[in-house]
Amino acid sequence: HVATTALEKPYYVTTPIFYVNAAPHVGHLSTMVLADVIKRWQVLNGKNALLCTGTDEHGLKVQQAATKAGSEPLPFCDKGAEVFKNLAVRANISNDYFVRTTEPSHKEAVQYAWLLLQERGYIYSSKHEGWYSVSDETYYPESQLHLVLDPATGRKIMTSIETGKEVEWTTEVNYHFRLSAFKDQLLEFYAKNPTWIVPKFRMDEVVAAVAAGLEDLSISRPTSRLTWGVRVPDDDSQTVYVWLDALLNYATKIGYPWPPGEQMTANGWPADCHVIGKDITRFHCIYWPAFLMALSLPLPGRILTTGHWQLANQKMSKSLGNVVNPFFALDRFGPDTMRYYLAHDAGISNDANYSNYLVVERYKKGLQSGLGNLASRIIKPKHWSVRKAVETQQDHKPTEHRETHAKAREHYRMLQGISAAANERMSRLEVSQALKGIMEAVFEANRFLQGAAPWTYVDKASASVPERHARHVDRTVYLCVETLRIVGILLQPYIPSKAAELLDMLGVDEQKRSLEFARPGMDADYGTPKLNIKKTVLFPPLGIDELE
Ligand code: ME8
Repeated sequence: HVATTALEKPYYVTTPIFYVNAAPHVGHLSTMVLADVIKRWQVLNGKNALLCTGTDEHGLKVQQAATKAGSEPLPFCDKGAEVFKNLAVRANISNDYFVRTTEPSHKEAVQYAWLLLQERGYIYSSKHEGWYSVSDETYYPESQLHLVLDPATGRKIMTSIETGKEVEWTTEVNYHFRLSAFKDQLLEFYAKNPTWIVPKFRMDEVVAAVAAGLEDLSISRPTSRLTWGVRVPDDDSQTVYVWLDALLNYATKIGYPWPPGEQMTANGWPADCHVIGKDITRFHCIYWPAFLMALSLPLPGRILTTGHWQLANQKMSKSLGNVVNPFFALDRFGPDTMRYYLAHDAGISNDANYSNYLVVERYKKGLQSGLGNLASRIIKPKHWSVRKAVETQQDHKPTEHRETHAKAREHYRMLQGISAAANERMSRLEVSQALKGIMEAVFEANRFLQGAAPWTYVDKASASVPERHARHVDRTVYLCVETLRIVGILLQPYIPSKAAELLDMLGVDEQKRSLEFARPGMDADYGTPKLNIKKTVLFPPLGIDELE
């Protein structure tokens, strides 16, 4: 017998690829952060995981933006892509790939997919008339439009009810994809995978939309109108529709078209999770699975759709200009603070209002007086030995203080459950709830510590703990330091730098920072004298006096 090892498929997460027509804002950063936390959680869990982000560089919207900037499209895109790449670096996003749709390998793969769709009879050419929105890069049926007065010009214009973007009547000959042929197959797939789209109500909306009927989809535009894109194979007069081009990035970046065999799985396909904003649900949840079905490719595992960040109750948007510059925010508050705030407060079902004031509030409450305070009170070997506390408490003997003992037991039980609870939430892609559950343990530990007050048992003269109080103090320190170690492990996906700093302070071995160690008693080998006590201020004041 030849032993064959089953090939492990990496967990594969993606963000949308962002249009390079304008600079990124906090909404883009937020999407990157959510996807990164999801990826890093898998790594924490011992899995091999991949994250892909990147830029969407073709289409009329980008072409027009380049012209407006007085630039040729490619150098314009080069600059734009660089900015998004830097954003990922600045925010400590652990992306393995950064895809650009102008890459030759991507363009070739798009043409390959086109030819396959054509060969299989899913593409036909016909005249298309309809309302096209350049800003949204899509046609809208008349039922989704209304006439409004343009405040800038006083003209009556047709706009999308959903996005408010102007549409123009467009008549052209182009290629169509037989989307309508996939109605039953899509409905069957949704029925078999009821949790495919998170949250559930967006799944219901998609099912209802497909059940109501699908029209075929225009998937090319005349090159005379749109030059900036992938040319349709064997027909230079047509350019591939930017959304067909863009969606394929998720597969092309990891090697599509794969040679027959295990390559596809080894490279990570199908994606386990696409993180997207709710604005692009239709493209990812209807068109994309239909394209994949037509190409006989396996479908992604999950689609996490998020709400939008707003400023003053309006969607933060590049075209509106009501945006928060993510680079300023990262400079001002630091990457971990921003990651913490965005993961904590990003709306999934609902939109959320962005507020600098709330960033500072979260920092103060969760990180500074929550986690930082617990750390600075405990990591003080002048009064007690964390090592000894860890060693002597492995046996769970009760302390002599009855009331503290009951509380200690309660706290211990809570500590036993937090990693499983967080893992369970993450398996449902509940990034924020998982974080809140972890932080609850920190708040709880501070309350416990306040009640047990070990410092009152420190002998002032000798600055050490007399023998008769030692067990009580050890027990208290043990539970708090275990809380720190466990939440330190669990917070790594959220605030990677600060969590590493905390675990370094506690002297936790690099090899013992994965999920399996995030239960009490799983590590008997940290603490004094490995403590790194020179730097006990994990979360210094932000140094911001006034906020607008
Ligand atoms: O749609 N709040 O690109 P895009 C939260 N290129 N997230 C926001 C946001 C906000 N206010 N604004 C944008 C595109 N986003 C296409 C995608 S994918 C094959 C092609 C995030 O630059 C959100 O994730 O308009 C949204 O889906 C994405 O940025 C859209 O970025």
